Amino acid sequence: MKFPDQFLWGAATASYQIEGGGLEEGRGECIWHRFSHTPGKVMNGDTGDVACDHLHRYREDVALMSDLGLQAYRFSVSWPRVLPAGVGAINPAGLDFYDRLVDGLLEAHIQPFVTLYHWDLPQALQDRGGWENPDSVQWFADYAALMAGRLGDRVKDWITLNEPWVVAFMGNYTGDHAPGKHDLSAAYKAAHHQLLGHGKAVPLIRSAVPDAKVGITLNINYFDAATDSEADQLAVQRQDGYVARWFLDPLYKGCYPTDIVELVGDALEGIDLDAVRAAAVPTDFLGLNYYTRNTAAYSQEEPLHIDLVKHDHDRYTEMGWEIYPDGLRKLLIQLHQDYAPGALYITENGAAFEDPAPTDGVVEDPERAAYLNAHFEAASQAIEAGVPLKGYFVWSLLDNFEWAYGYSRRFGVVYVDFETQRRVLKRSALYLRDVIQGKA
Ligand code: IFM
Repeated sequence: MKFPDQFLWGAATASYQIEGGGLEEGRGECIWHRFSHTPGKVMNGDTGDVACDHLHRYREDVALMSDLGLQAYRFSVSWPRVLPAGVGAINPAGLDFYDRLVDGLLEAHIQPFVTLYHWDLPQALQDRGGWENPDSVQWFADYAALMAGRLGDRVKDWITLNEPWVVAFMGNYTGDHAPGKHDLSAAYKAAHHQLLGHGKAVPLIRSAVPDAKVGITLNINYFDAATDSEADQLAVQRQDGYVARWFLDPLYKGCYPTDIVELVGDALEGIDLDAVRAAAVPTDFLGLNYYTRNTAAYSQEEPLHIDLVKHDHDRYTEMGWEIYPDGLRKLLIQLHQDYAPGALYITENGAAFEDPAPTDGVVEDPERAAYLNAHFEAASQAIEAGVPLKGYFVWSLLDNFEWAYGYSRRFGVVYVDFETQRRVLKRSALYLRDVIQGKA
């Protein structure tokens, strides 16, 4: 594996998944607080009330990052921690926390990458329609400007949104995520307003932080057809349009993909589709969260006529996601060819496996280490093929609250005993350290 000298190695987390601290220190309620406290929504009734207690243990966690030799750390800001009602009154204790975290990272020579929105919308804004409400564009822009103004003297790398597809469709269409709706038209509105919010926020971040590097993070799997049949080939195109091009085309071309517009038709009623040109503001990088391949086949089911099929092999993680490292190489090359972002970062990649209890101060997780190794190799091949990939953030630093799965899925390279909050390095963390130090 070869990586350029300036290549950045890091790990990623998200506020609601690790911070805990409940509604302490003036943090407002977020949609995941409401959702996880609603019986039946999250496995085992788990909530993010305590999570990894990172709010109180961030110093220890920064020390862990240092110990692993991480050069960068991607974390998200909890919007309701800094603006409890989403707009208006600021919570100084919330801003102070992120100040301390950033200072701690910089002291440890770890470059902070801040994600502004990683799913914990203030509940007060959801009560006003959330991302479905056109006002959400301005709410987000104001919040982005607040954070850039506060942290911009020290934070140069900014990500506006994490996985807007998941926010829109899993939150509002499948209902698996907060706010738990089943309304396709609400999902398309939520997608549209996130795109416009991104478009409005980017120049505000730039004016607060003239030397900022700003980007957005999308979740894109590698899409393949189940068979060579024309019907399955077309299903792949639709899957790609539904998940990837619906965001990439607005961001890089200023318009929605017409094939999907025609397909979903009525669900787009009330959306001024042309307005999406405002999302095509220049950015510095595209963040890619890559985990797996989706294999699509034709199905009768409206509106997309897609069935995602499983292969007959055992290369699946505990999430039921196929392990397909070569998809990362192919996807990076595709993105570079089709959209030519100035730079790319892998802002998330990692795997959930059932981990054994720690023995002799380490957790043996050979499958996770092998998963990372194979994906690092794929990334290095993409670089060799000319992709301007600048860095790689492993998901995740710590085992954490895996949304609707609660604490039942462990993605960390660091094991967390949620009873005691003890952190234990996994073998994959030691492997990551070796890679960073050029020893693996
Ligand atoms: O835990 C999530 C993260 O919040 C967003 N990307 C996928 C991860 C694993 O499901």
